[in-house]
Amino acid sequence: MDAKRLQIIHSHLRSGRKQLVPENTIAKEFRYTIDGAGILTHEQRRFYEENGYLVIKKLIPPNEIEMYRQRFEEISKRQVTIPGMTIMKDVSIAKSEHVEGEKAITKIQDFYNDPVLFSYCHNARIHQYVESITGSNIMAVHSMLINKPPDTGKKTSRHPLHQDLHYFIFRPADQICAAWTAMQRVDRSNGCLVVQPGSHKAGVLKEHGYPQWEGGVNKLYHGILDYEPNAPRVHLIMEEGDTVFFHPLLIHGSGTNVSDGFRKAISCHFASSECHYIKSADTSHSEAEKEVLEVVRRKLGADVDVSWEDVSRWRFRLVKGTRINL
Ligand SMILES: O=C(O)CCC(=O)C(=O)O
Repeated sequence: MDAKRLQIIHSHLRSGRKQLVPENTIAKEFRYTIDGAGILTHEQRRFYEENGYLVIKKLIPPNEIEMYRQRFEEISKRQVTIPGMTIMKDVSIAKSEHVEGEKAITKIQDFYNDPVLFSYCHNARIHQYVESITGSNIMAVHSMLINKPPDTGKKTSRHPLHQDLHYFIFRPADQICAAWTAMQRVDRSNGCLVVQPGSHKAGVLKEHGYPQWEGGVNKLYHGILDYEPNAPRVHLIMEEGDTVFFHPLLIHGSGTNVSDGFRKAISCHFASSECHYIKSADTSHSEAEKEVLEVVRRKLGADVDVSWEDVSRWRFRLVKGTRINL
């Protein structure tokens, strides 16, 4: 502390008046959550700031979970087709003989055109929490229902440690937040989420790529190339309806599903509509960009000339407030 500031403090103490600290020296208590927005309590804000995630118990009621489960079944049985949605298969199952229905699907992504599944992204109970992080103008930028299959023995049901920001070409990262809801009990036996608490605070998007796993890796399951194997990890044991909110730089993944059932979760990433796009060429995003555009061209035609930003603008949906930049 410099001499001038010490002098000011001493003179205030001597005069018995309340200490006055120049405004620009007041350290802000919170960086990742917004004062006066949403319903996070002081304690919850502190936990999120410190750890980069926060679990809210029983946020989504059983009837809503059941509605998502039934819709997933209809989609897997091809009783409904949703435009724009991507259906993904586990690498070890996709290579084996023909498998029907739920058993073939590990994840469905981008269900913004399905009113049933997308009602999760419109859920006001979720927005109340998200708003503390994004502010009141909220876009849904990515949606998924993950159906982690029982592992075939090749450990391909694992999701490598990664940071979700790798898949987003807009900033600031602090105004992006994932919501991930367990559709059943999830624990280490069926491959719950695992997080490295506090890893968001380094403020760094690490380099990602496919891990060198013997049994193969699922499409677009990029992992951090130089992750710290000894960094403390927490396994998030959650019950049906429990929801975890987390920062896009939080290092996380999920384990092998050694149970004999599928492990289901529904998730949406939210961002402030005030976020702005960045140029992916200047960042480590180019691998993700290449693969995202490959998927789009497979659907729309190989010669379609679109950028990742175009695809983002077209997929993102406003779920609360006003659409500004995204
Ligand atoms: O649900 C999981 O197993 C992991 C989900 C995840 O981290 C992701 O898709 O980014």
